[in-house]
This record gives sequence, C-alpha cells and structure tokens, in this order.
Amino acid sequence: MSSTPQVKTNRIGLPVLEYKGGKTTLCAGCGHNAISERIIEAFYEMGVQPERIMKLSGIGCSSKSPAYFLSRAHSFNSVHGRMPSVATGALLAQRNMLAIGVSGDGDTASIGIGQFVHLMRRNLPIIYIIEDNGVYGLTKGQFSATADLGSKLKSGVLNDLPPIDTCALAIQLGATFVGRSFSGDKRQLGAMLKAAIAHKGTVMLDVVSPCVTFNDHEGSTKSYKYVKDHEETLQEVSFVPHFEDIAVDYDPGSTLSVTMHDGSHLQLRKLEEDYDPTDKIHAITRLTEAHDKGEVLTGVFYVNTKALNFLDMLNVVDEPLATLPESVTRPGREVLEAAMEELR
Ligand SMILES: Cc1ncc(C[n+]2csc(CCOP(=O)(O)OP(=O)(O)O)c2C)c(N)n1
Ligand code: SF4
Ligand SMILES: [Mg+2]
Repeated sequence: MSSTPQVKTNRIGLPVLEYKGGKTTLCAGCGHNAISERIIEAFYEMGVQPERIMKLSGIGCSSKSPAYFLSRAHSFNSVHGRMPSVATGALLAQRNMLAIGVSGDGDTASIGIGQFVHLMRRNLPIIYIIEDNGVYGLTKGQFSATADLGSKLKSGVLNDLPPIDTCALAIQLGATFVGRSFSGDKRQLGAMLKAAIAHKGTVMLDVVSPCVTFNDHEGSTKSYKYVKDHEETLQEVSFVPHFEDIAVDYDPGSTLSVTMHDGSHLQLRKLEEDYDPTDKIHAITRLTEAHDKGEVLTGVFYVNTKALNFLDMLNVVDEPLATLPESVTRPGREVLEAAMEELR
C-alpha cells in the first residue's frame, strides 16, 4: 500500500500554496511576475502568518501585482502615487501588521514623488518595492522619470531628461535599508526580501523589472539584455533567519554580517573591497559613479538597524486603534474643559 506524499510546510505548518495569489493577468515574461514569485517564496520561507501582512499599491501593471501573491493577506489598491499615505495611516492604526507596498517607477517617481519622499524620511516600517521598467507599462510605454538619458522608445524617440535615482534619493532622505536588484536574479532578490521582512524600518528596493511589451528592445537600458550585459554586483547577498539554528561563520575581512532586529543575519560577501553599506555618503557616491559609467549596480547599498522607526518615535500603542476602548480614546470632560479654557 502506497502512502500519500507529505506536502512540504514551513515552520508555521503552511504549504507554499497558502502564500500564492490569483492567476496573473500581466504579459508572459513581464519582470513583475518573477518578483511576485520571489515575494511568495520569501514570506513562505520566513514563516510569516499571511493574515499578519498588509499589501498595498498604487496604479500600474506593477501595482496590480499584489493580486497575484498572498491571497490570505489584507490588501489595499490605492490611488495613483498615493500608496505611502494609505500605508502610513494603516500602520499607525495597526502597528502589529507587516506592510509590503508595491509601486512602479511611474507611480513612485512621477505622480507619487511627493508622497515617496515623505515616506522615506519617516522610517516607517514597510517594505517598499519599485518594480522599475523605465516606462508607464499600463498606459502603453511612455518614458518614466527613471528612464536613462539617451535611452530609446520602441518608436525611436530618445529620452532627453536625466533619470531620478530612487535609491540615492531614499538613502539621502533617511530610509534605513536600501538596495537594487533585478527581477531575473532569483538568489539575490530572494535574500534581500527575506532580510527586508526581518528589518523594522523603511526598506526601499528598486527592482529592475523589464517590460517585455514596451521596453525590452535595443536602445533600452531596462531590457533583459542590457541588465545582463551591464550588471555590477556589490556583494553576494545571503540571509540566515533567526529560527535556523546555524552558527554564522564568516571571514570578517571579506564578509560583513549585519544582525537584523529579530536576530537574523544578513551576510554581505564583499566583491568591492572598500564598500561599506553603513556609510551613507559613500553609498550615494558609488551610485553616482555607477550611473556615469552606465552600470546597473545591484546589492545592498545602505543599511542601518539602529535608527528609531516612525511608530516607536511616536510611541504608538501596541493595541490596534480600532479595538481600543472608548474609555481610553475619548478624553474626559475635565480634559475638554481644560482645552476650552486654553482657547479663551
Ligand atoms: C491620477 C491618474 N493619472 C494618470 C493615470 C494613468 N496611469 C495609469 S498607470 C500609469 C503609469 C504606470 O506606470 P508605472 O507606475 O511605472 O507602472 P507599470 O505599469 O510600468 O508597472 C498612469 C500614468 C491614472 N490612472 N491616474
Ligand atoms: S505592459 Fe509591460 S509592464 Fe505591463 S504587464 Fe505587460 S510587460 Fe508587464
Ligand atoms: Mg513602470
């Protein structure tokens, strides 16, 4: 008699199926689909209860992708470029949730830039992902503000404006975990996402994610071929979660081990001898150099596990605001009278 094969489960007893979402409606080969796959694996491998997660987005093909992962999580598809304010409100109301926001380069760097910069300066605990294809995919491929100077649309039109480097901007503004990866780099992106889940501050990941329909041709700097030919990696990124009882063993000369908030270890095996991801100024300089050389620099550019996050800074209570009793949320008559007195 043959026994039924056991379904593999994670440390909280769930199979990977419980982390999946609906069937994608994006184009076959779109980089955004590969990123959804990595998000599913990262949350499964980290054993996060799906109902503890809130997923948020704006508008765009990228912003549709939360429908294709973590069906059991809470979800909010906001207005174009306005996901940061919705995320801020949601986390202030319920700080025990784990937030992941998915945006596009158009959603973030054009219409949403005002909200993006204020999110970065607050160090709100959220994983903010830009699925960066250099175009507005959903509205048929116009250049976005991350498109490189001189890159070419399918129609032959040249981009005559310089790009915004969202990573340099995020570092300068105060985000505490900033990196760039490529949708096609399973290992690097997977390790960065797991470290992101362990980080308790703003994680900003710019993931180059080719749009196969509008921006994967000769002359594009966000095509699969361009990234493969011009990628420079800063480190080999690996991650040891706190629940895997593996002694962290590394050569301090060539590897940097960062202890995350939950005791996990992010290990960065340096490929560039003098790169220090705790040095903000160096990170911005290195990004500027890479840009000038036409390199697609990937890796963890900046990490700071010491800074206070927005919720701790405001001393937000643990209990969700919605379930706080009226006796706590409603000021008594004396408090109101004292306030009125001050206004007299
Ligand atoms: C207020 C508003 N302005 C413009 C649009 C049209 N629009 C929809 S998606 C989009 C850009 C999407 O680009 P991006 O964020 O890069 O996502 P992608 O589709 O490339 O993944 C625009 C301009 C809109 N939906 N709402
Ligand atoms: S249009 Fe581009 S960005 Fe949108 S789903 Fe298709 S390949 Fe992806
Ligand atoms: Mg885009």
